Amino acid sequence: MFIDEVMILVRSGAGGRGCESYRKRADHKRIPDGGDGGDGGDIILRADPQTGNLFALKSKRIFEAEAGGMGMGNNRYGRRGSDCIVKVPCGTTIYNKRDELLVRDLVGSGDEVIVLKGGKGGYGNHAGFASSEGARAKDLELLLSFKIIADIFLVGLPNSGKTTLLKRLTGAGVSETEYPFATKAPQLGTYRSNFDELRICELPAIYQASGKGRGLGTHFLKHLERARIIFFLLDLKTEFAQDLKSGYDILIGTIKGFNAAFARTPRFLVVNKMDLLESKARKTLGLPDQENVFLISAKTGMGVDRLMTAAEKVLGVSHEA
Ligand SMILES: Nc1nc2c(ncn2[C@@H]2O[C@H](COP(=O)(O)OP(=O)(O)OP(=O)(O)O)[C@@H](O)[C@H]2O)c(=O)[nH]1
Ligand SMILES: [Mg+2]
Repeated sequence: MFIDEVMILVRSGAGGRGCESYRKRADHKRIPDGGDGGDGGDIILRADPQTGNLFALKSKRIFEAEAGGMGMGNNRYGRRGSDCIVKVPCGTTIYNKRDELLVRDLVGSGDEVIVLKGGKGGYGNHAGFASSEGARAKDLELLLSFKIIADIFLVGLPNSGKTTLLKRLTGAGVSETEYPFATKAPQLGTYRSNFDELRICELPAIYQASGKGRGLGTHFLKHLERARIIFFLLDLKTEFAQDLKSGYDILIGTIKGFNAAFARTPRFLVVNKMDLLESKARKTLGLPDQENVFLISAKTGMGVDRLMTAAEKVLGVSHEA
């Protein structure tokens, strides 16, 4: 299951109670010797490259740090409570649920933030003061929103060949299918050229009615926020559009309708399934008037090297060995 939004409750560790205790000296005088309580554990959210999405948090929901230990006689201090570390995928944005304000964006591997400090331990009476309770545990509700970090996103009509291209480029263990809407959640793979590694992500298909919440809807388009290039995939069969031009209009219209800023991300128009066409017919395709048009066949590999060389150029991957 792929989960990219979740609400969790975190609770810091309470401070341990300070101790009131006395030892009797030989002359019968009472000397206070109660130790301080230990501090409670913190709640830490950490970006972990091994964590693929927020699914694990969805089922748990409540995360608690350990309370500090009580102080004891003979000046013994309570133990510090251990922290609770919540692992999230790289690319997770944390919001405070109450005011919806941003707490932190955790992008790089190992990035972390203390969202709640543990309660201070109470004082023991060892210094001659009265002993006290530790600070209480605190609760905080957080909204987590995960947006995939990838260089290239594949966006296209159903059955346009996104999975086939992802598989060809990355060897990802995904399988293409003959029926549409087969890919129901984003899928990732890593493309390795002689020069670099690029992360590539296929998003579920868009079609005419996606913007109205039909099919798989458009919720997952939020992942385009971190895209460096978007490949718009169309295919010669155009089962889900009248022709290439209207297919393109559906894709760009849906994306702009979701977030107009995404139209500024560099995009390549990739026309797939060219193996179905006689070479002399290619001139009459009626392609949309766009820069960066690439004719490929994800099935045979035709045109794919040229596409990726151009993508690497946009991404600033150096081709000098
Ligand atoms: N002839 C030909 N068929 C292709 C090519 N690329 C993909 N196909 C076929 O098109 C169908 C759909 O391919 P997918 O890769 O699953 O398409 P998709 O865009 O991932 O589809 P959804 O995720 O369901 O939207 C499959 O039957 C593929 O074998 C191509 O270059 N040439
Ligand atoms: Mg697919």
